[in-house]
Amino acid sequence: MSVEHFQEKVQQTLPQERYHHTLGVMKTAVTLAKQNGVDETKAELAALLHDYAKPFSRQTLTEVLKRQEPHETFSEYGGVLLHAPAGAYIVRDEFGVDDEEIFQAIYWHTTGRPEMSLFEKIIFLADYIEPGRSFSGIEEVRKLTEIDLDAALLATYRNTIQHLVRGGKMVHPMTLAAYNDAIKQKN
Ligand code: DGI
Ligand code: FE
Ligand code: FE
Ligand code: FE
Repeated sequence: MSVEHFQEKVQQTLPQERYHHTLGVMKTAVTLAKQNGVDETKAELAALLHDYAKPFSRQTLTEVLKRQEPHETFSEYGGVLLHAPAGAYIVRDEFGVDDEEIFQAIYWHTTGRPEMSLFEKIIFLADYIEPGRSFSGIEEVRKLTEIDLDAALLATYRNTIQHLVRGGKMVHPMTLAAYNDAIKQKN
């Protein structure tokens, strides 16, 4: 279960730009793992696999997820959310990466969730701040990640929700729950 073992398959599956993003997430995840006393190799592997299902069709992702969770709600909130939970199952079942922390980190990497583990936070934030990203507010999140992961998480949720609302998009209840939890943790 090593990074080298899966890297070629991931590179072949992802469009070049998405693979480049993935390499950035891997590098950032290793740095954050080191800084926070988390297993670096495992963080690198989760990062490598986190967007594996991104190019899969909406129909395929919905089918995969519905088979595992007939009552899932992700598909009601826009197709972009599906690659995270469906990807967690695909990575587990196609690659045989049977690790609960990696599963959860991939599953929640788009919406976030209340009370994420340290490992999940690292993958979530690495995805947001990897060097190839450039949205407004990202520099603040990069700085906060150096000093306080929970503050960085809150800033990320705030940015994401603001971005979605401005764009007239729906916000998944788990994204809102994650935001509320982050506020609660602060107080
Ligand atoms: O796959 P990536 O682009 O690397 O990043 P990601 O998996 O974190 O996906 C980010 C996208 O997901 C971004 O366009 C915002 C969107 N998103 C995050 N939370 C929600 C959401 N979209 C909807 N509709 N609802 C959400 O709650
Ligand atoms: Fe993603
Ligand atoms: Fe993300
Ligand atoms: Fe990503």
